[in-house]
Amino acid sequence: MKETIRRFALDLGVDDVGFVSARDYASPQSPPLDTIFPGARSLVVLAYGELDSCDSPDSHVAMNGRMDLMEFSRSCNYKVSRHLQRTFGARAMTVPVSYPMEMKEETKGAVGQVSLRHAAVTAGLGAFGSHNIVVHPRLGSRVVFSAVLSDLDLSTDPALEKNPCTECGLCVRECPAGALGEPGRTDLMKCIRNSQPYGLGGAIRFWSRFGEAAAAERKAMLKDSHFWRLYQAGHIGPQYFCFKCMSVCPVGRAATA
Ligand code: B12
Ligand code: SF4
Ligand code: SF4
Repeated sequence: MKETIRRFALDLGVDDVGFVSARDYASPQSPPLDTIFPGARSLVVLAYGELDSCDSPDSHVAMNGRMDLMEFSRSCNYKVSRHLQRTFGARAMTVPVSYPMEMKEETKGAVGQVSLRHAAVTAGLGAFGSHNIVVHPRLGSRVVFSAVLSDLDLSTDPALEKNPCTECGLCVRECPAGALGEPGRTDLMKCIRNSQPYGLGGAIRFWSRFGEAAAAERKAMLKDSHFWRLYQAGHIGPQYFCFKCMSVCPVGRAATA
């Protein structure tokens, strides 16, 4: 069954596929799978290589590459789910690349319903690198994941034998926010301020200031590019302005070509 599913996903254009039994999935912060999908027994984890857009000095071009990937991943998630339903009579639910996710003060809107890094590592699709994201043996750090939860009893794939991260330290040195200084922990606020300046925090700061501003200042604020970028983010969803820790990593640089 696993090989049929793997073949189906690879034929869609997914770069790699791994399996995790629900018994083996654990994340320090994300909720138990049963609270999302009572009766969930496994995850199919799908890996996608980033486009070279993530190297662009133009952050809009970089983000557009991610949006292409996210759209493709939605289609793959849906098609794999339908495959599980039609071919194996399974119940299936999808896990998105990023959003939607629970948004509340307690988690700073930074905990996914399913932790895709932990799922990917358990599925043998990679290992945590010095940047605290997953390095895939072939795709390197330029890899993004989605997943399909189902009630199929699928066994966990073997873990990677060797971590592809060489600990060269480039990602830590090049992080513009200095968010990777402490091993094993990303400084959430440092990263988020730099990588999502027009995210929730940016919007709260803008609208708080707007609420207290006089009429003339409000007019000026609405003409400022800061507001225009917030407005755009409101339409397209989260806009990442930094891909540095992924793009500088030398592992697997030839593989996505
Ligand atoms: C919220 C979120 C963020 C937040 C918060 C990140 C965070 N602290 O978890 C912010 C906005 C800061 C963020 C930033 C980025 N993100 Co983000 N993010 C997510 C999201 C939606 C949820 C993450 C989550 O649930 N975190 C809560 C728990 C799991 O986090 P935690 O317990 O603090 O996890 C820590 C431990 O695992 C620890 N750790 C370190 N080493 C080891 C080793 C072992 C063995 C273990 C068990 C744990 C461990 O490091 C983690 C981070 O501090 C996921 C998608 C998803 N649903 O999983 C994407 C995701 C993690 N993000 C991703 C990416 C690519 C990015 C960015 C590069 C931005 C960008 N341009 O895309 C940066 C990278 C930041 C970095 N170097 O850490 C990818 C990572 C892909 C990969 N190759 O691993 C994911 C998986 C999205 C995807 N679908 O692929 N992200
Ligand atoms: S996304 Fe940018 S700011 Fe965040 S950890 Fe990576 S390099 Fe640092
Ligand atoms: S840049 Fe170097 S230290 Fe960072 S993840 Fe890649 S190999 Fe590891």
